[in-house]
Amino acid sequence: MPVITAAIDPITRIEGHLKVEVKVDTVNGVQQVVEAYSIGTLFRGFEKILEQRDPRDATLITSRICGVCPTSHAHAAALALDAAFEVAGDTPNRSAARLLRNLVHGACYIESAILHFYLLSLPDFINGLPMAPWLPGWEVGRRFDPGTVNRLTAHFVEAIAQRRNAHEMGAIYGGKLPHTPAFIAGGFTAISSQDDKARFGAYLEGLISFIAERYIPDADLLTNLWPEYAALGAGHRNLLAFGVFEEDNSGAPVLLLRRGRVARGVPGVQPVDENLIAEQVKYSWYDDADDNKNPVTADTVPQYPKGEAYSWLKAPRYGGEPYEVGPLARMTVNGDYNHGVSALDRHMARARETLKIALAMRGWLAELPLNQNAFTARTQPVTATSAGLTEAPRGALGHWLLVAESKISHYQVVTPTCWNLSPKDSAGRRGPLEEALIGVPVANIDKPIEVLRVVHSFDPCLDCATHVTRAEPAARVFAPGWA
Ligand code: NFE
Ligand code: MG
Repeated sequence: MPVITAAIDPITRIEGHLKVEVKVDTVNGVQQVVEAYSIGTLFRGFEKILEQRDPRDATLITSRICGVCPTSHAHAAALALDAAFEVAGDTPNRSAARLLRNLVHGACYIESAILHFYLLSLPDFINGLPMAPWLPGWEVGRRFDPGTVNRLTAHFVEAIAQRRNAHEMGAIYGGKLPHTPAFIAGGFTAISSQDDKARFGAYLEGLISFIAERYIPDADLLTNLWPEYAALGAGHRNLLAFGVFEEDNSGAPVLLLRRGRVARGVPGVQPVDENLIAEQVKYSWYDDADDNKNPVTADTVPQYPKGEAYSWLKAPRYGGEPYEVGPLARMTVNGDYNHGVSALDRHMARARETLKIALAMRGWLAELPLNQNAFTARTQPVTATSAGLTEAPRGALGHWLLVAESKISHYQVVTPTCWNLSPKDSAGRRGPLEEALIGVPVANIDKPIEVLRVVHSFDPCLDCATHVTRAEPAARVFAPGWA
């Protein structure tokens, strides 16, 4: 059988648009993926938009990068600005800012995980009701009995209400969501009343029940019924986490989910040296002058078309190696999850992490002082170099900031989806998703649902905007649901 190229474009039920191209061949009698291309189809240029602006604009502008992880971008920018403005010290204002940031950022993780499991992933495993939004869609098999399908469909509907609750909870302190204006250089805009705490706590308890009684058991059910996905989608098995949720006000705070790295074949958790992060661009539509540069010096100069380039995502690498980021990486690095790396492990780790974060939020809410100003005033710097390294729901997130003449002179953002869905690097090594797709069996080349299941396990986000796609002349192009 000749090698068949299949392009799924756009991949739906993600945030934004993505195109995945796979080559399928028969190996040892099994039709399977033998090569994969993860293709980011849009250029947005936020890093250039930020140049020459007031540094304090960074929290507001970077929040607009995405509607599903805006709080993480606001937090990363606020961390970079705190460092640039030399906001430090163990003060009541700093404690209030840290707790408020953790609470609103935590609400974002809960909202995002519920969205991902029920609305974006579950339809890969169950056929829902014979009506929109479940139809049109691909036949996904019938391993769940009708009673379970009815129960999961009811949970799907309940999940929509719980997502809304998570947003409303975050907005109590965030002012509004998704794009909260409350994260600012030097702290946070809210001052909590007792009534705020009571309302936030009521939402939180409802969400904890939903996560414990619905989300985790439903994720476990998936694992029991689709065990082959515990052996599919592993990829490079390198895991990286910057860490998130500060537990104290020091310069190197204890984190609820700590910073670290697990490298394939190396026992234990290794440290993270941010100087070893570089983005490679041989296969990305960016100027080769920026190849393999650390974000402190790398620029964003689009070049389209370019040689063998095929994506608008750069290829971030740590010490030259591709690393997967996300809940599975965080939970493994933190010692909270040790079942392995696979498509199903990503779902299992994400569900358990969501409960861990929600339970920690209980503690932060109890600690949050009443009527306490959460802002520390500082003089704006004329020059500064700083970074904000944190996590977004989908994984390690970094913002790098340079200030000159009191303006932003340089800003670089490296998002989790850039790590996970990067194209090949300049040494030709596949990105984490690309590697995870190799060997995935494809039963029906016209409806490669197995590929979708592995893609969705990473929870990709490529923000929506105008996009440009070009199918190869001989490629079969599928728009899922309309095929
Ligand atoms: Ni748009 Fe995001 C998260 C970030 S993924 S969702 O989580 O940063 O790149
Ligand atoms: Mg970038």
